[in-house]
Amino acid sequence: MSQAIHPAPKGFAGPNTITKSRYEDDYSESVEHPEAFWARMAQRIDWMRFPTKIKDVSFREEDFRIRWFEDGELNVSVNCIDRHLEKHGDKTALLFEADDPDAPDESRHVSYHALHGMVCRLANALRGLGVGKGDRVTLYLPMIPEAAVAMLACARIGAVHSVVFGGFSPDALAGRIADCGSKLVITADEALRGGRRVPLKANVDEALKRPGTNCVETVLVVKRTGAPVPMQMPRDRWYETVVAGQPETCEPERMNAEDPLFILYTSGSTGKPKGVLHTTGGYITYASLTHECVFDLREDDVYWCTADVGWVTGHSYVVYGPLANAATTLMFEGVPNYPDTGRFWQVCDKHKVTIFYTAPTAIRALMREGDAPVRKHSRHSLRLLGTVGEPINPEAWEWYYKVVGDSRCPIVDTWWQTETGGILIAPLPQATPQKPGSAGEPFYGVRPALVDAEGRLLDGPADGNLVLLDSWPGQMRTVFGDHQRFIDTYFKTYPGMYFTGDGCRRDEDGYYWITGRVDDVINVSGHRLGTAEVESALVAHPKVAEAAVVGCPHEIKGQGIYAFVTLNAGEPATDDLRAELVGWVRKEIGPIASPDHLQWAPGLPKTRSGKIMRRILRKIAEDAPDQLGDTSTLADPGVVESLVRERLNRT
Ligand code: 6R9
Repeated sequence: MSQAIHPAPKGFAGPNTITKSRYEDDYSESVEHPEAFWARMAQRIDWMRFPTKIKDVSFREEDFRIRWFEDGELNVSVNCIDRHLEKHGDKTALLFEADDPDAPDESRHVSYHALHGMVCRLANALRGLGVGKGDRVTLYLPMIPEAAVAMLACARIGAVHSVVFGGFSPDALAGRIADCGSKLVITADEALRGGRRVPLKANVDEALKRPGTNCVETVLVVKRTGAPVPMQMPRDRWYETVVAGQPETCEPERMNAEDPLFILYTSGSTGKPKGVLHTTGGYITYASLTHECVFDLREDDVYWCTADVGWVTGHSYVVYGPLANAATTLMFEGVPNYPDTGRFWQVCDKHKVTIFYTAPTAIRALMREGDAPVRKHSRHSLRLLGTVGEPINPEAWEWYYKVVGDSRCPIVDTWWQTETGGILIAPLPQATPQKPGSAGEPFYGVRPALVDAEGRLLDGPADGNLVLLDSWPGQMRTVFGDHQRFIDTYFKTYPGMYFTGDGCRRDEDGYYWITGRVDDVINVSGHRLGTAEVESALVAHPKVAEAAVVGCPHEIKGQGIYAFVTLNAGEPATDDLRAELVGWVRKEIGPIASPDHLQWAPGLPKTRSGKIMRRILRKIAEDAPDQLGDTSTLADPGVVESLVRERLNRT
């Protein structure tokens, strides 16, 4: 445990920065009188009808419900654009920085006024193509302004977007299209990342050959690289052509607060990825409030969150939160190490970025390159740093603080999940002195607690499983198409509580230290993968009989993927086959799911009832064979001995 405590540097606070006493007062009100507190917070949103019912929640199965602002009406695109036009029409809303710093169109400033026109034109075009309230639209796009425009255009007409990360394979894309029954897909000819081209349109073509995807009537294609792509008429249309000539205004759909805003697929411990569904009023109130408070947002900030819009961080803290707050939000198409490892800092200097929010995996990768690429750039504009996605090790925190932030910028370590919609635990930069490695204290309205394996609440400093005792407006409402799965996944382990799947320690000051997932979810570079997904991909290979996948420590990625594979009888275990299987998983799911290690397993350790004992495999993968723990329930202890021997031989 790190003992260091960093209070906000002198001179950090601005006139509206939240102080410790204000945080404490507001936090108390938020948990003691949630209705009054959230009715007050809802005033930050422009409602077409202000809600009179604020909160109606039960986490118990018999009368389960989560409803916020339920009779309120609003439109999220109006809140992110129209209401800013009078005062901030000329302010830059989206600041685009391309993959290649030397490209002729390397940056673009999209003002709120221009954004309004782009969103309205696309919204009109979508309506013209028969997309309406409640219809699903899949977005498979690079990090270009059109991605944000497409999200907002859906919100304007009440269509529900499902953004699929551009790094996912055609199969993964097909599964996500089929699950929510999308009518329309928006993609680009190609994406550019780190100088490499990703064939997005070709991937969509592949995906739409898969069963279950004939719900798709139209594919809109943005020209990004200009590469020739086959267009299949009448299904495929150029984005530019369909928006050209559309009116610059578009009547926004009146949405109920509890109408769906978007679906975002995320991995869980079992089964296929879940379509996490977020609704309208609670989500936007929560995303915008957390964005303002946690990042201490000011009028002239240039705010940069490096996440891709394919992840929840890109939804809440690249697009919705910042735009609802009339901020300038930077969208970066590229990667941290292209054309060199100083790219982040070059972009910070170029655009005078004041708030910078990234993931520990990126920080660790850059730390490994030493201080020189950072020091080459001034970084003078920076005043606040943030991290998200996984626990940050104190060494990386200190490097981020001292080298990147010149010991001048507080760091907000923000803990949250796709399911939570927005940040739940984080220091407020001035109110909470930061401890490297700890996400600090709960945000307004958030009631974290720790429980032991039996669900008993633990008091004071303790180590346990992290649960949430009450709802907050940004909470997901259901798993699309499977409400029972929502209840089973999150509210059954500890009845009456939301279970996060994370382990956590609370220290003597009430700070929370997330220790990582306690379920079968692996966090690779801040991206969630279910072990079951990788296992299914492996087992789908004709030569594989069985597979078990666990996480293992990885210096840069946080966790790597370690696969144990049993081949069909008589199948020779060759290095070629090993490489083939790694490539197979890459193709089935996407590059982020490539196993880092693949060990042949003549057998897998199982209980007598046939359950794979992952706990044991995890220890083998960690190379800690002396910590296997209780092995008395193993059906065949010989299996473990041979796996340990093999592991030792390899290293
Ligand atoms: C926002 C996001 C959620 C899981 C979560 C936890 C891990 C996220 C963290 C963190 C420690 C932080 N996680 N932020 N762990 N400190 N600041 O990442 O959502 O992709 O759904 O992942 O990520 O394990 O449960 P998502």
